[in-house]
Amino acid sequence: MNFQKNFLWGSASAAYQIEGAANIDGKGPSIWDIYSNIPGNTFKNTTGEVAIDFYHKYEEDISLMKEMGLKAYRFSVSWPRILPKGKGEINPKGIEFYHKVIDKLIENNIEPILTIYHWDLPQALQDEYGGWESRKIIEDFTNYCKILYKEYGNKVKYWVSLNEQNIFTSLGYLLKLHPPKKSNMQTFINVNHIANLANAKAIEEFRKHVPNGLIGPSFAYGPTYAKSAHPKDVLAMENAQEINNFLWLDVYARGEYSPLTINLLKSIGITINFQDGDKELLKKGIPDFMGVNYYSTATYRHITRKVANEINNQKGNTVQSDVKELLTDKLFVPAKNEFVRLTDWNWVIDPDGLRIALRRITSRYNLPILITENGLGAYDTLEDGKVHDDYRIEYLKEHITAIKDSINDGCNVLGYCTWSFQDLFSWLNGYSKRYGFVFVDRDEESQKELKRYKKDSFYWYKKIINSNGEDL
Ligand code: BGP
Repeated sequence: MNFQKNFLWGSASAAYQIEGAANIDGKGPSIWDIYSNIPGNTFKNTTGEVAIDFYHKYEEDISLMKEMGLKAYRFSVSWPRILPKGKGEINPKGIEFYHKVIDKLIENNIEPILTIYHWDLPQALQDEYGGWESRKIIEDFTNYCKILYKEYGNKVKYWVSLNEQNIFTSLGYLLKLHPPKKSNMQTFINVNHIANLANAKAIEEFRKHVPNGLIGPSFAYGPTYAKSAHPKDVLAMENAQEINNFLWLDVYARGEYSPLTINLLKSIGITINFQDGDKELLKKGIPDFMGVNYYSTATYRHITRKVANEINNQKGNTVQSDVKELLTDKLFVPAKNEFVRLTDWNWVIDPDGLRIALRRITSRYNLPILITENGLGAYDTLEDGKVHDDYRIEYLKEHITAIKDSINDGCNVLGYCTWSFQDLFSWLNGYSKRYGFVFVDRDEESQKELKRYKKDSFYWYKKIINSNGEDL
């Protein structure tokens, strides 16, 4: 079997990582504007204040997409650009900007995939009631969604509700790596439950306003492996699967938490804060597809089975968590997998893991899947206007092959969005960790002229799209 005829060969981005124009045309501050401006929070104190200036350069970037033959472009809308205070007054310039982007994409036969929330919460809501820590956010988020549905619902078919809820909740409330930089397991689970409710409500409203559209969350899926066939390691792996994966996937796809997840949490003293009506609401949030952001797999062992030489051979610089002990360590412990390679930032490279991810979702939920992110972060060198990124080509080729195999296995994959089209701002790794097909000439020290250069991978992906994945 091959890729379906209308397979969405795409690429992805997020507002804060590309737009820049942080204080322009009525945009309000987001939690990331504030957070990245506090020294020590990001790599070399980099911010997305200018980013790659997509706000002013979107036409140039979209012409490059057209030249490549890109079929889909995933971007996010900045909530505080639409609603500077998170609620209340709408910013017409913000509304207009995304109309222009969407129209330009459509004009060039590129399917827009709109992410509603990619982490840039309006700071005003953080200040007023603690953002995701309060149930008040459900109403504000729903109102924001409704504005987008009414504005763009007749132009945009594919929608992503929350990007990587598992990452923004765990990094924000457990690992102290994202705003608001807290570390408390119970708060994390509370915040996550509120985000589940907001997600479900957004999907419930979507059905009313965009009846012909398709919507799903984007989940950062790291399938779990056992360190060995020792039954205790397998149980640890299954525990990790409950806490790291099913805690989200089951709620999205089935509208309920797995009983095992609930009990495991209980065993470490954590409860899910249910209120009247929550269970019913979660059932209304079943998506049309599961969005998957895939970068790596994770291996686990039982706490009593000590294994020497655990993960660490990192070259790439990043901001690290100072949280040393997690409650979940009692249930599973991360272990090194000697069968996989690592990127310079210590991320596992495992194309088979993508096939495993797609198969596990299909087997457990039987939902269509949209791969909303996948790519290689690497140091690139610009020489005579060229970037020879054969390592990126190899990475993408292996992952596309894995998708093809999973389609043959019986998975229904709607599309593949690489991360990313252009080089962009990495939340914790500045500008030198590059993912794009298009090199953007800026670094941590200087934004230079933000000139765009096509990398070797640009021409390669163009060929893949043109042959619908045949010419791998
Ligand atoms: C995902 C995010 C993206 C992007 C990507 C790469 O978690 O959804 O926004 O940043 O990871 O991550 P990084 O920039 O840390 O390498």
